[in-house]
Parts: sequence; C-alpha cells; structure tokens
Amino acid sequence: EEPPAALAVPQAGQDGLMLLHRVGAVDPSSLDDYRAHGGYTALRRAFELGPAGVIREVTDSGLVGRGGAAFPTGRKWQATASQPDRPHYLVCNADESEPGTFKDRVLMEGDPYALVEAMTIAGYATGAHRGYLYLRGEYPRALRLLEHAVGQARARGLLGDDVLGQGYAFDIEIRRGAGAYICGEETALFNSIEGYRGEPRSKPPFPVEKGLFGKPTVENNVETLVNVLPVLTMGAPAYAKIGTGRSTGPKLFCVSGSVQRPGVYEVPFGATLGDVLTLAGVRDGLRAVLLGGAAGGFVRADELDIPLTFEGTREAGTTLGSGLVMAFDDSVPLPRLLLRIAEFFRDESCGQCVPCRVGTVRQEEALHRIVERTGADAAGDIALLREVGRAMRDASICGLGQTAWNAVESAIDRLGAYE
Ligand code: L3W
Ligand code: SF4
Repeated sequence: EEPPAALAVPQAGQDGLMLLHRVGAVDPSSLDDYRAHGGYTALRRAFELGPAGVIREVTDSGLVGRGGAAFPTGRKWQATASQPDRPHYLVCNADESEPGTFKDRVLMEGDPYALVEAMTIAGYATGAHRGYLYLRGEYPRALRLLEHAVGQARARGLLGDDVLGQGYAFDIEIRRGAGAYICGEETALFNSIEGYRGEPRSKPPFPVEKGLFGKPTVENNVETLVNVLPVLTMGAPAYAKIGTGRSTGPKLFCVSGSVQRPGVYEVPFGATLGDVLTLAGVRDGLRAVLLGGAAGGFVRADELDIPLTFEGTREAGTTLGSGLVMAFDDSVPLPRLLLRIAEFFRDESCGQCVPCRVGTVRQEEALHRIVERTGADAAGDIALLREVGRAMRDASICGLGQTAWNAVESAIDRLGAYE
C-alpha cells in the first residue's frame, strides 16, 4: 500500500526558488501543467545549443555533483561524450538511501517531469539513447508518478525515436532497488541493473569510460540533473553568480531532528548552518548537528557559522555530503546514537573487502562495550576505534567503508562523546 504523501516542503510557494519552485505548485501527474509552469523550455534550449554547447554551459555554470562527492558535472559529461566506444548510457542515481536524506524524493514526487526533462538533456549532451532511472525501492509514490510521467512524455513525443521532432532518440527505463544502501554506490548500482550482486567495482576505470554493461556511462544524482534545467534556462553566467566561486547554484538541505519545521529547504550555497537551522526553527537545548549524512560528521552547537559550501565544510574539518542537517538536543543519548550508526554500517557493508567487512563489526562491538560498560577500559576501546577507523578509511574499496568511521570520530573529537 502506498504511504501518504510526505512532502515536507515548508518553503512551498515561495518566490525565488530554483529547484523547488514547482513542488507543491504543479500537478505532478500533468504534463500540460508542467509545461504551463515552464517545463520543456530547457530541452528546447538544449536543442538550440547542440550537445557540445550544452556541455559548455554545464561546465561554465560550475555545477558539481550533489550526491556527496561534488565532482564537476561538465567534466563528467565531456569525458563520457568523448568516448569512441558505443553505446553510451545515462544513469540517474535515485537510490536515495543516506539516512535522513529525502530531497530527491521531494523532487521526484513533487516535480517528476523535471527529472524526465533533465535526463533527456543529459542523454542528448553525452550521446546516450537510453537512460536508466534507478529508484529507491521504498519510494512507491515516486515510482507511480515517474512511470506516469515517462509514459506521458513518450506518448507526446518527448521521449522515443524522435524527441521533439529533432531526430534524437532517447528513452528511459525505471529500475527499482531492493533496499540495499550499497546499491547507491555508482558501480554497485550498475551491477544491480545488470542482474549481479550489488557490489562496488574498483575504480578506475571510472564509469565515464567503462560503466553500465562495460560501456561509457554518465551517472548523476537526481538533484544534480534537476539543476541542469536552470543552468540552461537562465544561462551559465547567471547561474554561476549564485552561491560561492567554488560551490555555485542552489542547494537542497534535508533538515530533521530537533527543529520545529523539519523538511527540505533550498538555499544558495554559502548560507551558514545557522541560517538553515533558523529557517527550520531551531529548538532550545541544541547540542550537536550531524552534517552530510551518516557518512558525514557531527559539529557542535557553537559552530553554526560554518558556511554550507563544499570548500567551507572541508575547511571546517567536516563535510557537506548529500545535504543532511540533523539536529540533536540534550535529550538524545549520544553514545546510543553512535551505536545505531555503527549498526547501520555493519548491516549495509556488502562484505566484499576485509577492512570494511571486519572493521564495521569491530567498530560496533567496541561501541557496544562502551555503551553497556562491559569493557574493562573505555580508553582502550577508543584507541581501538581509531585504529580500526584508520584502516577502514585507508583500505576500503568504496565510500561506505571509507566513511563508516566519520561520524564516530567527529563525535569523539568534536563533541567529547565519551568524556
Ligand atoms: C571521471 C575521474 N570521473 C571521480 C566520478 C565518479 C563519481 C563521482 C564522484 O561517493 C560520496 C561518498 C559517500 N574521471 C573521476 C570521475 N569521478 N573521479 O565522480 O566520485 P567519488 O569516487 O569521489 O565518490 P562516490 O563514490 O560517488 C559519493 C558520500 O558521497 N555520501 C553519500 C551520500 C548518499 C547519497 C544518497 O543516498 N542520495 O547521496 C555522503 O556523504 O560516502 O564519499 O561519479 O565516477 N578521474
Ligand atoms: Fe563492500 Fe564495504 Fe568494501 Fe564498499 S568498502 S566494497 S561496502 S565491503
């Protein structure tokens, strides 16, 4: 049974939004309404510019990936477009599984045609004729709306053999995940689509060279793709003026926990953590904020002036990740929360490489001993956590193992979690 809509978009209807402006304002099941709200002007502009022109605009806009790693989108598109091997594929990573992250869900449920249009543009620019949309299995409403949107776009000549009569063929296939966090890792996702176990591949080769079915593939997060629409409609120079020099454009933040109005917020890059928490109505007794995801890090309540940019969070010794802002007040028992995060990583490790398979178990055991006070020596367990954490960070194959110790480390070093 489909759960009720959970579109927590407190800014719905506000002027000036670039990503959320249609969410809550447009009928997500109506192609005509999407067009009445500016839909498909970006694709028309893409056809005027041609594939190389689109890539130039995306490059000049400074757009970087919103899935957590901030890789320049234009560089990724150019690298795929220039591969002689054929066919090229486009993959949209909609397996949004980072705990506390729900921005892509809001975009897909509130404005599904925007993603269909953006995927068509990405396919056109990179020479792909087939796009896969890999959707988190627990998003049935998004599935229904996207299936409907793809069907309508196909029926109206916006997908298919001759998109908008421009002689370009492109279609989208939706695939559902089955609940594994690791399938959001880009190469595990390829394996999942291909019918294999969802295990990450070693990189390089990068997907731009050998991706889905071993072919050149561009894979982007939902939010990254949706940003391409304003890049094309307003033009790269205007887009690049928003935000900061190295983090351009708008960013979605998923705010939850100890706030009055949890939900997805859109702000230009450069707003501070305090600005975003103020929008969401920060409550008294704030103790700490988890930033970036379970793979991110904790910051203290006195660090709210951190600018929410990729460079600003890096300089502050933390990460922006996928845009998670989870606020905790004094009522939350931090050691138990850390144990819960460690359980999550132990559960979700695919088990392919030793540092992560064994390290996530050792991490959970040590935290368990500390929480239950069954260990002889908490200081010894903290030393063990550091050693295991270093090994996971240095030697794991993929981002899951490399970041599985981030939250625990930051809680020890920044919050004094066990003092
Ligand atoms: C061509 C090169 N392409 C890198 C591409 C690469 C990928 C992108 C980023 O993890 C992080 C992770 C999570 N030529 C290239 C190249 N690329 N060098 O650029 O690559 P990478 O390896 O830096 O990161 P990743 O493995 O994609 C992303 C963290 O994000 N994270 C995850 C959040 C989860 C969600 C969600 O559920 N929606 O976003 C949060 O912090 O831990 O570190 O495409 O191929 N030379
Ligand atoms: Fe699998 Fe963990 Fe290794 Fe990634 S780091 S490949 S999740 S075992």
